[in-house]
Amino acid sequence: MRIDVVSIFPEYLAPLELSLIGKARQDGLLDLSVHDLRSFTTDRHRTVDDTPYGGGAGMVMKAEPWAQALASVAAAQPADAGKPVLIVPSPAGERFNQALAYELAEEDHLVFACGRYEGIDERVIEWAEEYFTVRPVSLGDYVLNGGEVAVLAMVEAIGRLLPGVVGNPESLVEESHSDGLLEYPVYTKPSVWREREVPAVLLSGNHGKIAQWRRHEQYRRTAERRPDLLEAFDAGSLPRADRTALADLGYDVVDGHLKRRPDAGSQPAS
Ligand code: 6GU
Repeated sequence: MRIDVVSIFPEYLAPLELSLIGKARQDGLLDLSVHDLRSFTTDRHRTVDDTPYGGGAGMVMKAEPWAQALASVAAAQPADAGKPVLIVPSPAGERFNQALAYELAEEDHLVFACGRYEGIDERVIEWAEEYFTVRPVSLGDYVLNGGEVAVLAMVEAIGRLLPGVVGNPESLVEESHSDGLLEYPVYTKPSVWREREVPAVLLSGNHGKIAQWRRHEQYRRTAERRPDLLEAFDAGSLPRADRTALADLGYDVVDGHLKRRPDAGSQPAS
């Protein structure tokens, strides 16, 4: 996969040289370049922003430096390939999640346009549709000062899904969100630590029991912390033991989906 990131703070992306993603780049699994937006300006002051039409606080990023930068990275695309995907990090975008990470990990070429200030002149986004599949994407309902930190998060989430990047691909299967639920709690040695014991079932050697306990812990955690995920979960073909565990947490299967019983207590049973 090829990734281009355009930013006025290329140094902000330095962590992409470290750890798993840095290794993937060294191993040739990920071809990632960071570009300084200011190098696409033509004025003496290397201006990238100006005041907003219509008034209001803050500054808006000018269209022309962005068009020059994006045309430059789009030109690096082989002519026979499809359009690259242009990801515009923005609190006004669609929500980034594991499903979108998997979808984007299938692409040949991603371009990230890091806006700062109040955002980028909207005409650039319209213009870019000719050369890119444009996707404004948000990490969540809070405001960052610019797209750079969001790009660090998204490139890590996408990059670790590329073939060969994570050493043991099994570790991608059993993790939070891979199956629409939060992950179960984990423990390592010693079996007793400061008088706290590891749940006995994990020391039993009974793999069926362990798998069932972990599954039920996933339901318990998800009910407590992310009930929205449980209600979106596909519960169409759950084993009887799972439905019983969920009923104990106050959830019944209705039309293939989990519905919280109105009479269930405000705290799920523990
Ligand atoms: Cl993706 N960008 C910015 N600038 N702020 C955000 C965000 C993204 N996601 C949440 N807040």
